[in-house]
Amino acid sequence: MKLKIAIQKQGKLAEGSTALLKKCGIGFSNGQGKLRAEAEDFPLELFFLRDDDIPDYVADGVADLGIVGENILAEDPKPVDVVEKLGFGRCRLSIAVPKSFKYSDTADLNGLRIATSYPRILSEFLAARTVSAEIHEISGSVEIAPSIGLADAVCDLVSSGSTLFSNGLREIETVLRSEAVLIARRDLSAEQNKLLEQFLFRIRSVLAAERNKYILLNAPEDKVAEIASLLPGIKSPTVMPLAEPGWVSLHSVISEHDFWEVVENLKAAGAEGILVLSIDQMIK
Ligand code: PRT
Ligand code: ZN
Repeated sequence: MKLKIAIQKQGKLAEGSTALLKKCGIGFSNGQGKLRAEAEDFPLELFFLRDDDIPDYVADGVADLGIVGENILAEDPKPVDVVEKLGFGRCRLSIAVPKSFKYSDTADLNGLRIATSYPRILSEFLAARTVSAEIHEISGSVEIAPSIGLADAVCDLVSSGSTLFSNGLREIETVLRSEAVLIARRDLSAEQNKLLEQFLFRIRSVLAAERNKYILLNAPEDKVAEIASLLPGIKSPTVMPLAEPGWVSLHSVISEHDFWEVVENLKAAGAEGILVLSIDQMIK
């Protein structure tokens, strides 16, 4: 019994997908041009595919699982379950116009020709705002459409924004936010579901670890109560005596989210020698 997972062969999600599996302790060799691989430490078989094909392979049962951007599913929904958001491949689908275009709100999009590879998502966005624009579906290099006179605006995926910038375009509306997700076939057997649970347990431990940091600091004993109240760890912090009388070391886990704020408050409360470490896995 094995699970079959489809991941992107090459492109923006390929590295993140491989890295996630490796952090889950699942090793495999994916040499040049390989379309399949067997995982070494987990009953998993890998297929390396184009991202657009992954939802179909999962819906058809050729693969049991897949890793794909939410944008692909939103544009072309398939009967698959989204099991987990994976925290990488983050991007947004945005409308952009030439820098010189005067834009104040979506009404200004009326009558424009907008080039996109995401006609469905864009037409829903425009319809919800009663904007009537002409959608030009093109499959790639959307960002050059305005400069060659093919369109007045574009609706394309953006991450850093540098592609839009270097093509003289300015982002004006966010249509959709997306990240990589794990999808699953709807009719997994009980045995396959059990394997999926094991796989998910590993993924969730990796994701939790990535969202948290391990923090160690020194503090005078009389400040422990105040400092401990600033550390919203898993439970209460570990407190250990230092060789120097009157001083202790505190260990805890803090979320990456409010990390800098917590560190500043700790310093202000008298913490010294603060060390922050990455966590490999966090089992809840
Ligand atoms: O060959 P295959 O069909 O598998 O790949 P593809 O070329 O269709 O897709 P690919 O590898 O470009 O993207 C795969 C998935 O990665 C997308 O479906 C998104 O879910 C996600 N993703 C995350 C992105 C980006 N970030 C991204 N920046 N997909 C595309 N881009 C493009 C963007 O459109 C722009 O043209 O990358 C370019 C650079 O972006 P900036 O803003 O960083 O300059
Ligand atoms: Zn693609």
